[in-house]
Amino acid sequence: MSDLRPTPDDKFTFGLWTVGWQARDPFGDATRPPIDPVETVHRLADMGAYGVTFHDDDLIPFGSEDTARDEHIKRFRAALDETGLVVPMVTTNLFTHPIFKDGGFTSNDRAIRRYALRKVMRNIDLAAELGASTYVFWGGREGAETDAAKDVRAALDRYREGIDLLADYVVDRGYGLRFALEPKPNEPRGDILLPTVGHALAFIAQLEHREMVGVNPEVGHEQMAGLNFVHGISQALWAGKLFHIDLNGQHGPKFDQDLVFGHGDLLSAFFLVDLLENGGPGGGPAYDGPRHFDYKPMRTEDLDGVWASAAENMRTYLLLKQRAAAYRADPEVQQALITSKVPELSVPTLSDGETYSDLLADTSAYESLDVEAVAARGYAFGRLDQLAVEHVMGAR
Ligand SMILES: [Mn+2]
Repeated sequence: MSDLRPTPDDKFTFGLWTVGWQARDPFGDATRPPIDPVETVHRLADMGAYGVTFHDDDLIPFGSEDTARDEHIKRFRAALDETGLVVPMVTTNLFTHPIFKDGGFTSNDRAIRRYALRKVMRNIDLAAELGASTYVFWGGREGAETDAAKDVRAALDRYREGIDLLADYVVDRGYGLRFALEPKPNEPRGDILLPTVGHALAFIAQLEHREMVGVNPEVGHEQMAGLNFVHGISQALWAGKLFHIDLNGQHGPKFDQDLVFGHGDLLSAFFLVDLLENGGPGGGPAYDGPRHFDYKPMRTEDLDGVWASAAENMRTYLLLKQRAAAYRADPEVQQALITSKVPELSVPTLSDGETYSDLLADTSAYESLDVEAVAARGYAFGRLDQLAVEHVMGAR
């Protein structure tokens, strides 16, 4: 099917660290060779991707001299220019080097916090130079294994101090960057600060430049915590804070699997794509940013499997987009939505101009309401769910 061929208009993006993962895990060595970022740019462009993202250390090995750093950036830029791939998002590695073993912004060691801020500022300059619009913060090492080790209120003060300072820096330099915080409940730390979308949104409300800070939720991270990703994304959209999104697959609460998008809770992936593509005003897209895949090709795969899995992310997204469109266009679905009173939830509970006094005076709302009869009404939500399942399975 021709419309399953990704094009840059689909805004699919990948991190260098995704296809580039050499598949080292806590129990085993790398199973694949490194991939040159220049090759990744060309491969992704050939597959129809829109952009590429990176942590500083994905592009420029940690500790590189300035001349080597410039050379890495020059080669990468040349590949971008040749292919037309863009860099919509950049982020910092504050987790691999042992200096960050107790975190970056919230390390108990003040010297490390100062070093972390400098590392981020340097990479923010590069992000702005490459035209990125979003800067992501995933604080994977910001956390603890024991409650004895971390004064969490002080850690949140330092987290806020760090984000506020970096926001000041971006504003003063005139960079057109917004920040997106990426929640995760655990791994690598036993417990990570800002573990869910909800925690991150509450933290953002305490920031000095809260208008330029949103979230970058990842499918697997919320599902590791047993949470409903579609609900999390809905609340981020409701708050005007969905600045970026990380798509992948996960089988429930266990270690972070980073599977191909849809290769986990497929029904949740379907409703997510339906929300992103059809959940906006008038049934259009609710989110127009990059569809960013933050996944890892399985450790069992060779390099051919790596590139195949990259393509599978995009194909699965486009298939779900087709399925969601068919679901929305199905007259039986439209009727079932009405039967289930789904559109009725958008009607305010009080009428225009009605007050609580009017509500108190309305005997039909309380005194004469047939409570038992109303309680007996079924919602037929099961029918809606079955229709969705049948559309996902291609049975309708
Ligand atoms: Mn992950």
